Amino acid sequence: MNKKGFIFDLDGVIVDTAKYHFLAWKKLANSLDIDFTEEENEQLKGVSRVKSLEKILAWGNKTISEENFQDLMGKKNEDYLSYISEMDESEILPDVPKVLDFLIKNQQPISLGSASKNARAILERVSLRKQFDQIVDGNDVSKAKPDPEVFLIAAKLLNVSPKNCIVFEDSVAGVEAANSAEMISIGIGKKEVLGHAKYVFNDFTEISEAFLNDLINN
Ligand code: B16
Ligand code: MG
Repeated sequence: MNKKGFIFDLDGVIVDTAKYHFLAWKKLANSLDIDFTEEENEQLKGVSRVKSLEKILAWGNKTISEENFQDLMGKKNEDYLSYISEMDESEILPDVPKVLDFLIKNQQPISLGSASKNARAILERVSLRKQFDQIVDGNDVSKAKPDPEVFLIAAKLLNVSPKNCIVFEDSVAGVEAANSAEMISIGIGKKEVLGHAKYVFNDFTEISEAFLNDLINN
C-alpha cells in the first residue's frame, strides 16, 4: 500500500469557526467605530490573527499603538474562546469523520495544518484530536499562508515528501500555500473562489471512497 500524507486545514474544512471569528471581530471593530460585514469576514478566512486585525484597522482607517494592538488581540481571542468553549461534535462538518475513518482504516498518516493558535483546543472540543497523527498550527509557524511553511512542517512530521501530500483547504491563501509546497490541493468550497486548486468539492459529502483510493494509490 502506498503511503501518502493527508493534511487538513481546520476552520472551514473540519468545523465552521468562521461564524465565531465573525462575532468576535465584529464586537471589536464596532467598539472602534469600524463597520464590519460578513463579506469582510470572508477576506479573513485562513488569515492569521495579527494580519486580521491589521486589515480591520486599515478598513476603518485607524492607527493604534502597539500596546493597544496587543490588548485588542487579547480581547478578541478571549471572546472567541468563550464561543468555542461551547462547541461539540455536532459542529463537525458533514462527512469529515467518514473521510478521516477511511484514511485511518487505510493506514494513511494525517496531520492538521491550520493558521489558528486555538486549533488543539477546538479539536479536543469536537473530539477529533485522536484522529490526527500530527498537529501543525499557528503556534508552530513564523510565516502565514500563502507561505507553504505550515504544510511543509506537516509533511516533515508525517515523514512523507511534499509531492506525496494532499491538502484539504477552504481558503484562497491556503490553496496557494499547498500549491507552492507542490502538494495536491483539494479546495473545499466554491469553484469560482478556489479555481486554483487541483480538485474542488463543495464539501466532503461529494468525496467518494473511489476518489480517496485514487489519491492513495496514484
Ligand atoms: P486564531 P484555519 C484560521 O484557521 C481562520 O480561518 C482565520 O479566520 C483565523 O484568523 C486564523 O485561523 C487564526 O486563528 O485567532 O484562533 O489563532 O482556516 O487556518 O484553520
Ligand atoms: Mg480554513
